[in-house]
Amino acid sequence: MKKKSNNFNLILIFCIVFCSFSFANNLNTSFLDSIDSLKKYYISLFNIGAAINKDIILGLDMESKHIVESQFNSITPENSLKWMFIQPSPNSFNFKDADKYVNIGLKNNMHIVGHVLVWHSQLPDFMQKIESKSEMNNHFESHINTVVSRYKGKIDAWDVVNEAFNDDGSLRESIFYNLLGNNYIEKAFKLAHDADPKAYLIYNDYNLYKTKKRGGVIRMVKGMKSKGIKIDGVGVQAHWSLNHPSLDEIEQIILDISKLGVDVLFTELDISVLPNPWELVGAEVNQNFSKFEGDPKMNPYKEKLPKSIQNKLAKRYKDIFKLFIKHSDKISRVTFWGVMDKHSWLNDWPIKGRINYPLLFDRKYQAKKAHKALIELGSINND
Ligand code: 9MR
Repeated sequence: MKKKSNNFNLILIFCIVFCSFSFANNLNTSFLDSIDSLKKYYISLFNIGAAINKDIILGLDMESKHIVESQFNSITPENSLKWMFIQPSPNSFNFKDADKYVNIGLKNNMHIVGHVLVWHSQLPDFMQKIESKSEMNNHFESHINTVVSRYKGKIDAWDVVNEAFNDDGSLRESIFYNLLGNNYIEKAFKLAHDADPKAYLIYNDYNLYKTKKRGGVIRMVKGMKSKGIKIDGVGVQAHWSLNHPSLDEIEQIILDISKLGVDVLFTELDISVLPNPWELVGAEVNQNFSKFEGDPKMNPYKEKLPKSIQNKLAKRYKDIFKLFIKHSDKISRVTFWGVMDKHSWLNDWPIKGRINYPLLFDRKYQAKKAHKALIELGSINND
């Protein structure tokens, strides 16, 4: 008798767990099906993508996953391929999440981006403690070779090096620069190319509207091209705001980079609507604005975004996309840095705990006016 009731309890527990699991996986995402798709209008011009976070990759945010699969033809992992997650300790690789990420792209026949091989940020502790050139060199070579080889023929494009320049056009004194010298960038591209000769290789950075910084990147691309080192594109991060940079400045980036004979990619597009401390622009993650935390002036739209700002955001996106369409022969991809507002990194940067609205989908997964504006623009262009 006792045994029977134990079995009954087990069956009950199983049913509860199974039912809640099925419920979580069968969330009603049908409301998303009625939203017109960006890729329908833009795929003929350039790849159109989104960065996806761990929750999307693991299937814990099915609404966002549904949006990604229906709206975009390209994905970038927001964090899951970064060094600290892929190789947390020396020569011990963890590809669990990255494999799942790649499988989403393969299943949906998407253009899959690898982000990022070499970046001074989000490095594991052991990398930050390396002091000798030869040790750094060994890890540098083995990391690039192992990661690129694993996804050979699957990951289409790599952000090979990220944020290697200062705003004045000089090279950032990162751990890679300090230990390997200034040709570490070329070396990274050569290693990536050797590991997957067909992969599309990108140099990625922010603040490229600043002429001095852009100048540094241009000199680097010219140098690499003159030596026959493969580089296919320059990624412009595009963490912008409602007024900065100007459309003229954005157009100048497109013109200057495309002149080098490489593609222009807008790899991390989002538009902050919040006040900018010290008129800060770009994405230097090391700046500290903690003194503004909790300051209501810096977080003015806590409840909701006023209609006037919603309209400004839509117009800003539309103006930017008009420029992208005008120069679509020079642009190979436009990727939004995230899917919906609630999960954007801009809620916590440069000031923690704010409510920002930088993307095309709101906190309830509804398409915002900015999305409608881009659909409208795309459909006129497709007529
Ligand atoms: O969006 C990413 C955020 O979740 C991480 O906490 C952050 C860590 O620095 O990195 C963010 O993504 C960055 C990207 O990898 C490189 N360009 C700047 C992006 C925003 O910081």
